[in-house]
Amino acid sequence: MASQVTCEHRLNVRWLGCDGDANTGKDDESEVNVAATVHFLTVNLLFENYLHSLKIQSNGMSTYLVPDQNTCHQPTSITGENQIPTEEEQAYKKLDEKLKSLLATLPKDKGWRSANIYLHEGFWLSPQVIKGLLMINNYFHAQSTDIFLAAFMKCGTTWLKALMFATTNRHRYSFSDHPLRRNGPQSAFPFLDTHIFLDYPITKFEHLPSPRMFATHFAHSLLPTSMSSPTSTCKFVYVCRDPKDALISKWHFMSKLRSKELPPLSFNEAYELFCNGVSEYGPFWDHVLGYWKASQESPEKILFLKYEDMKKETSVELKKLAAFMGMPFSAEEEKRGVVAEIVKLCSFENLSNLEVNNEGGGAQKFTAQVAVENRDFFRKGKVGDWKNYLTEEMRERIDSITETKFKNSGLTLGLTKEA
Ligand code: PAP
Repeated sequence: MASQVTCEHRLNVRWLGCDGDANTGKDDESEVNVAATVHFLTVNLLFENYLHSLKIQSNGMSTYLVPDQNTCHQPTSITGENQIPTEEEQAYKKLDEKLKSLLATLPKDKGWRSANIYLHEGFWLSPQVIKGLLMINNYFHAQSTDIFLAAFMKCGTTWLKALMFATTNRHRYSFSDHPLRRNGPQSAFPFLDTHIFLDYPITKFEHLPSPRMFATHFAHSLLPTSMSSPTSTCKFVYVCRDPKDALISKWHFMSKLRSKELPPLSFNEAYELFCNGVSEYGPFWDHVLGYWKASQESPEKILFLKYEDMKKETSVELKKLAAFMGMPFSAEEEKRGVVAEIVKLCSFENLSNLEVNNEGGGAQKFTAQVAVENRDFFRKGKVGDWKNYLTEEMRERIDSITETKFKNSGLTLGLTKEA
């Protein structure tokens, strides 16, 4: 059975079944969030076997850029013509069953976007990303030249994606006609946590040229050893941010994505959950500490950056980043203004004003059910916006958690030079 809907306005499609995720009730029946003003959006609902797959086709629904082809990769959904290899299907079904039984054993609490999140190996995760994690651990093979951009939510992924893509591909594109201008940073490279299952049954990322780049929000301890072991040569760029700003940013972002069936999450409630570590990919402090310690042990493998340092001295941090990725800027490039061009191209002011990052500009597909408008990744892009939200008592509580958690680690948050 297949049905097709074409419309020009906000489209709210009730999800009728399970997309292959564990069927955990309400969590997986979340509303399909589709970009508000994506024009001529066509949605095909394709029902096959037990799997209900939603295929969204739209000019603005990009996933990630394929540099050599200069196009965006569109996930291949299951269709009549696109038969699944039986072996892969079997493996996928097994994983699905594993996820269902795993979720039944895990402690759960309130989610910020969906009804519940689950505590898995010390971190709070949504069922969708637990599925992604199982798939990464079972099927993803890091290549020696891979570069992973890791961060807790709302700490600078969008910015770093743009900087890393522009730096790596600086010989490929001119700055005046750059794919980032047309497609935006979200499309720069895949968000591994969920893109791993956008192509059914598994995305193989075969189209990506070396060095492949991926973004992830997963904690260091959750990743497979092919990625995290100090003996594997793939690299990590980690960016952290003052937790107070990350909290404010996350609350705004998740409130926009929150299922309309759930009551809104008040700021005070979000604050309380955050302080208790209960937020998607949290606890924040354990996330940061995991990468910090790993970066201390293997500085050649993990570059640890801070959003605040990047805001203050973007060129300095960018040069550090390029050198770490094995592509340092030459003196001649600096003289030609390449560093300054990249900083300008990737600035909040430039990116947030691009057509693709404005209303109706486009969206990203994260799971079969969730698409996020590009413009939602840009809000203020400032350091210290928390001052507009937190009372002195609230600030003190977060700062004292940070102090206690980071004691003796050698890590301080905020500007490195002021520390
Ligand atoms: P994600 O976790 O959903 O991937 P992420 O990109 O890490 O989000 O964080 C978004 C934050 O970075 C937003 O912060 P704010 O809510 O405090 O404003 C966003 O505005 C900010 N941001 C996005 N792009 C840039 C940029 N080019 N320069 C500086 N900040 C940016």
